[in-house]
Amino acid sequence: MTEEQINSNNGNYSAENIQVLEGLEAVRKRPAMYIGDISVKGLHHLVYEVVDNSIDEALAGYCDHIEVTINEDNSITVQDNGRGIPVDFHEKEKKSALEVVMTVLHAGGKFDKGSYKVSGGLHGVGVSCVNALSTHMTTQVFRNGRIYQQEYECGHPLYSVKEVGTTDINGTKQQFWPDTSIFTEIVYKYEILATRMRELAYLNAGIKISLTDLREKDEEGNYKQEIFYSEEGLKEFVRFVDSSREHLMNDVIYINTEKQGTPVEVAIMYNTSYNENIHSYVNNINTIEGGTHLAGFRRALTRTLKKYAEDNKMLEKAKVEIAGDDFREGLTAVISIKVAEPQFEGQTKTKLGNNEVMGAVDQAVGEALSYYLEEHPKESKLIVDKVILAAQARVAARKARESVQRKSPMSGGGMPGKLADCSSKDADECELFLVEGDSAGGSAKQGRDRKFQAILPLRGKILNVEKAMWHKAFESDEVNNIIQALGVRFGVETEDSKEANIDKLRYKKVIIMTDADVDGSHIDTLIMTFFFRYIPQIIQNGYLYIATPPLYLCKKGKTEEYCWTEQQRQKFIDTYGGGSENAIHTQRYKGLGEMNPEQLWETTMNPENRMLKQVSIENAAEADYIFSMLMGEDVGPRRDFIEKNATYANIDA
Ligand code: 0RA
Repeated sequence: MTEEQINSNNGNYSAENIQVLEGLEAVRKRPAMYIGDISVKGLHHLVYEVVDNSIDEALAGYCDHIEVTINEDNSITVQDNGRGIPVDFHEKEKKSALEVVMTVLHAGGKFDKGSYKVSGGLHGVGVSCVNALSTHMTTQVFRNGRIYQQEYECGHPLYSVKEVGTTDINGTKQQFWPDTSIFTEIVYKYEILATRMRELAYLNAGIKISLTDLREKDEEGNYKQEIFYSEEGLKEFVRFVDSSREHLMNDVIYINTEKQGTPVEVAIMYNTSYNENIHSYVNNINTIEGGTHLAGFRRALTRTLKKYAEDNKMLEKAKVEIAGDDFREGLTAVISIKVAEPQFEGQTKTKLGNNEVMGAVDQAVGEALSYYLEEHPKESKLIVDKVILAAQARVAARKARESVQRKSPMSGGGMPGKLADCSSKDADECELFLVEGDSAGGSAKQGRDRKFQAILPLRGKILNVEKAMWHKAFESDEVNNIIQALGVRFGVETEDSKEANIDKLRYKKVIIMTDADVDGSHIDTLIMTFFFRYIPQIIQNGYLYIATPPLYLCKKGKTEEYCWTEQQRQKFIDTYGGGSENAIHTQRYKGLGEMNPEQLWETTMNPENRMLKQVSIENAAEADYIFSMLMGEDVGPRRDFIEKNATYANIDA
């Protein structure tokens, strides 16, 4: 139901009421249409949707503290110290404004809050959707010295808004119990919520967001809790994202201004790596496909740096033509803008389309950057020298690529000799297995279904691209084999572009298959790093997977069972174990090579039985930080992360 329908439906209370119910029923019938999906993402999206309303209140200047709590029973409470949702009688809807907000789709935006609505989750569906998808929801408003309350079941009010007490605070408190019959995943993950709350705190300086998990206590009996607060906003965000890299200079180039009515905030750092990492946001939404704001930023960066270098006669000795990409090697930046009526385009609706924004960002960045360069000659020289180095490396990369394409040991059709291709040419059904080691590769070749499964064995650890210049990657056999087998091309748009083109992608499932041990996990990470930095579209489109070979084969007499977890193994032992001599009948598979081709097919490759883990990027800035941390020089943070997240480190210890 659209807002227009609600508005034109003057006065007819009962008819209107029915329509409202239909609106929420629609959400329950097709939840994915409103919140993206009904698994992990959708479940957590409910929290974001509620928090976004409080963020809006904060951006309007009336709230500076938001408390998010995961309760013991896995319900969520969000409380803010804003003005409180209005509770007065809504003339058009003939009910309390609070009830309208909670039960009418998209009703939130109808209030004039004295500032444009800049927040709103990607789907921006409003709190009524959360209500519709919750078996129970309780809303309390602290306002005018009173506490008002209403409760709902699946979006339907249980009673009219009532007063339940007095108070000396202001704000809104929401508690909801997600409907476990709708969601396929029903347990909240602390880390997922923490990542988004941390991001929101950086994006909205001055707002304190606390996250408490009442399901978990530490040794001292304290609940797990973090408080996210950023005084300096993006300036701190960019430092966090870049904290594992070696900086070219210490300064953060920081811009916080408004151009043509568009608030523009940008933070820039240069590091000694060879990657470009730009994270862009519109109204707190991560625009992973970029758009006009990103285009404006790049244009200003290229133009301003080029002009500075030329004016100071710094390019003459370089002897190479500088291209746009060269200015962004080793650049980490976060761009956050607010747009009153954003137009989102692209496959995942995360590409900003508003044309007027390009000029605003271009102007803001151009002015601030040229000022910075003039004021900081020492830092400016470091940047320009790095740009020249990037240009020279880029020319070397092109030569390496060309020579690979000429001399490479390709079999017919330009494919690497080690690739055992499948017979189908339909990318939609084709799968490429990247397999650790030649011996496992051999088993996989024998065990596979050759119609749609192709095998590319990789020798040991592939190059750590996090630390390597681009031309080194193109000189590596393993990297080249992957690129060739996939049919991915670089330098299509412009000859020297680092952007991968996947128009001719030959497989829409790329499956990393490595041993179930620490080394295997390391190889998984190296390969994921390669895709994340070089061909991120493969991850963004959901084409990258990790195979999960079993950890154990349990045997008792003629009974054989594969087990993927310690619990499954224990269950087998409990069921069949008997005497103590029988209990040790489990075999720990460490290498894929220990399975014969039939076993490998049955457990790990056969689409009927196998379990694949799809690689996705929940949060690009966090992923950027984690990859650089895992692959970087600093041992401390890496050890902490592995201790917290490792699967095999514990089993094998
Ligand atoms: C509309 C108008 C006013 C406040 C809000 C909405 C509001 C909504 C939410 C949702 C979560 N927390 C919130 N806090 C405030 C202001 C009305 C007024 O006092 O003039």
